[in-house]
Amino acid sequence: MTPTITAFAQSPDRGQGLARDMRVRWALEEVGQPYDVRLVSFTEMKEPAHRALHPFGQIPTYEEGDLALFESGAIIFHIAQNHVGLLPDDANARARALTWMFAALNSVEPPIVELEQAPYAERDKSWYEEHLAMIEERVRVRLGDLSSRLGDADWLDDAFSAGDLLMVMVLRRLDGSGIREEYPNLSAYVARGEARPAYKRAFADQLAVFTGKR
Ligand SMILES: N[C@@H](CCC(=O)N[C@@H](CS)C(=O)NCC(=O)O)C(=O)O
Repeated sequence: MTPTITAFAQSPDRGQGLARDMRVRWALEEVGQPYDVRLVSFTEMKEPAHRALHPFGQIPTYEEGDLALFESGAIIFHIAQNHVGLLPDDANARARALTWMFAALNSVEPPIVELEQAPYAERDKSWYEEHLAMIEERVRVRLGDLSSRLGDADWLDDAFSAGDLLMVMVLRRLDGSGIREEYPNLSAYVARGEARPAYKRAFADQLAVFTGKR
């Protein structure tokens, strides 16, 4: 059965891969699963029909038969569990890949999202610069530790997994901040993710929503 995901009809980044449907698209491309996309406006996302799929009125969602999911991590885990290519067969390696998925979403993404949102939410506050410096420091602590763990390896735990997919997507949120570039092995890691054919197809498909070009 072909799954349907939701994505922004109008995206703040105009298809530069930051909207979280990109993660789901990439996962589906990695496993070779075709999918449909339903575009939703900001108004539609907050209406009851969409909230029935996503209680917080956001994208992405994932529908497959009578299954409806939200949360990009849960969606990617579902895809990874049901297809070959995103989780290793060995039980311990699989558990470690799952750990990296959680690490990306729970330990690395939060300070990065805070950094991303601070200029919109706090720029007019008297304490903005001081708070920004604190958030940047929290991001650097996480990146420093991640950089040490990755070392000169290609991926976080041997072969590419859903953990890498999510970590690369989370680190991409630092594009333009200059912070990731302080950790050359993390920049190279993101570039390796972006070089994967499945990533490129997903990126082109998301961008095409806004350019109309393939
Ligand atoms: N934790 C959620 C976050 C979902 C999320 O923040 N979605 C954004 C787009 S990337 C959204 O729908 N923003 C619009 C809104 O919150 O109104 C996930 O990983 O799926």
